[in-house]
Amino acid sequence: MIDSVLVANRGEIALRVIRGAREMGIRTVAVFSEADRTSPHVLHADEAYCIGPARAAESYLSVEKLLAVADRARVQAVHPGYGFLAERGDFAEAVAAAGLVFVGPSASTIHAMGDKTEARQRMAAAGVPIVPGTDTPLASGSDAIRTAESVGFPVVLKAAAGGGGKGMRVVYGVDEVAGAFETARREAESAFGDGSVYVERFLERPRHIEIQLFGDAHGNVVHLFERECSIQRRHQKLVEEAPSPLLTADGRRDMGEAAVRAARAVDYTGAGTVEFLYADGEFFFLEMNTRLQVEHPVTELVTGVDLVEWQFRVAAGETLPMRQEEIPLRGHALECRITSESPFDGFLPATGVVDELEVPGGPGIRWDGGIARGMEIGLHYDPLLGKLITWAPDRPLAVRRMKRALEELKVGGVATSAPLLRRIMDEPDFQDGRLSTAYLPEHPELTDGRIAAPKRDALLVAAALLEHRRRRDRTAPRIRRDGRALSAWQRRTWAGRDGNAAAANPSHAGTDPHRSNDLT
Ligand code: MV4
Repeated sequence: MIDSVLVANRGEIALRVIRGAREMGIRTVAVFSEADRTSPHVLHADEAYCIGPARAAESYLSVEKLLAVADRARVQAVHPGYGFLAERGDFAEAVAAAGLVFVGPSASTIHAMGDKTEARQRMAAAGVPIVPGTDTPLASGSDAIRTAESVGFPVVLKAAAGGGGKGMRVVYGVDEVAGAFETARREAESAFGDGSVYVERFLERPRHIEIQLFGDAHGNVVHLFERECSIQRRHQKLVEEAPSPLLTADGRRDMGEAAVRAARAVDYTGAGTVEFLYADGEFFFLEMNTRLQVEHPVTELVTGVDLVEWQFRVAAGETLPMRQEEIPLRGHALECRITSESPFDGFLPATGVVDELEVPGGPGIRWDGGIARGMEIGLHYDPLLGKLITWAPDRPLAVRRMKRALEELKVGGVATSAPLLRRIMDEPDFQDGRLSTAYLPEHPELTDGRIAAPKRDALLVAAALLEHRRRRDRTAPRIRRDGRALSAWQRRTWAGRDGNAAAANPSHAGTDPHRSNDLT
C-alpha cells in the first residue's frame, strides 16, 4: 500500500483527500500558498509546506515547486484533487518521471480525453453514442458551412482543446456559420493555444447526466451509477443528485454499460466520469473527466463506497474492491455547492473574512468544507467554500433535509449562494424533479434581486398585522373605569398585552387586562 501522499490542491478537496488518506494510515503532506496559511487543509495534514504567493501560477500550478516538496517530504504518491493540475497529462507524466505514483489515470488517457475530437472518435469506435457531428477539426469557413448543413441546424461549434463549455458557439442558421467559425477559432487559439474547432448538432434543453466510473490496472471496470447535474449556471453546477429523478432502470443500465465501454476503450484506471447529454430518451457522450469530481459525495452516499479510498487502492495496484453486481444503489443524495458569490447580484464574486461559521448536523447530513472562522476569502481561487450533502431513503426527504441543513448553515462575513439554494429547495419544478440545463434561465424569479414571492407574502402579512394593531390601538379605551385618562403609551401597552378585547369588542373596553379572556 501507499504510505505517504502529497496533496497537490487546496480547499475542500484537499481536506477530503487528507481525511481519506488519514483513515488509511497514509502520511499526508499539504501544500499552501501565502493566502492559505490558515486553511483547514493545512491544519489537518501531517506536514505542510508553503509553495509561494497567492497567484495559482506561482503556487498550486507550479509543477516544479510541487515536485520539490514531494522530494523533500519523501512522499510516495501525489494526489491532484480536481482543477489545477488534475487533468494535465504533462503533470501526470512529470510525477511518474520523478518515480512517484500519480493518483489518477495514465498521462496518455488524460491526453486522449483532453482532445475532444479524439475522444469522439474513440467513443464512436467503442459503440458509445455521440452527438451527430464531426470528429475531425473543421478546415475552413466553407467546410464549416457544408458540415453544419449536413448535420442540421441548430449546431454548436466547440473547441477541440476546450471542455466545460468554454469556447462554445451556438449557430441557428447558415448565414451565421462562417462568422461564428472565425470567432470560435480565434477564441480557441487564444484560450487553449489550439484553434481546432469541430461541430455538433445543438440539443436544446438537454439534461446533464454523468456516470461515475472506476477502473483498475488489471482490466476491471465498473460504474457507480449516475449523477444528475442539470442545475447549473454558465456551466457551474449548483445542485447535484443521485440517482437522477427521471432515469428509468433501463436507461440507467444502458448509460452505465456505455460508460464502461468508454472506459475500456481508453484502458481507464482510477476514478473517472463520463458526461452525457440526455434529451428525448436518448443519451450522447459529451466528455470524459479524468479525475475525482466536486460532486463525488452524492455517489458515495448512495453506494456506500469511499471513492478516495478506492483511488488509493487502485493507484497502489490493487484490484477493485467490488464487482459491478455487488455495488448497491440505496436512497437518494443531494449536494448543494456553497460558493462565495452574490446570487441575487449576477453571481458577483464575494469577498470578506469568515467571521461566523456554523455547520449543520443531524441525520443524513454531510458538510465537506474548506473554510474556517477567521479565514479571508479573496478572489484568487474558485469560489467554492464547501458542499452540503444530504442523504435520505427517498428524494422528498433528502430535499427537506437539505432545506433544514441550509437553514442551519451560517456563514458570516461573506455573501454565499445559500439563499438561492434555499429558494431552489422550495421550488415546485425542482421538488417534482422537472430538471434541465435551462432550469435557472427558466426560473428567473429565483435569482431576482428583488424580494421573492414567499418573502413578499410574509411582508404583506406583517404589514397587515401592523395596520391591524394600529387601528386596534386607536379604539383602545382612553378612559379607565376609575375615570382617569390613559396615556398613548399605556393604551399601546394595554392593547399589546390584550389580543382581543379592545378592538374586537369595544363594549369590553376597560376590562381588567389580566382577565381579558374571561368573558363572564
Ligand atoms: C452541448 C449542448 C447541446 N448540444 N452540446 C456545455 C458544457 C460542455 N461540457 C458542453 N455543453 C453543452 N454542450 C450539444 N451538442 C449543451 C451544452 C450545455 C450544457 C451542458 C451540460 C450542462 C449544462 C449546459 C448548459 C448549457 C449548455
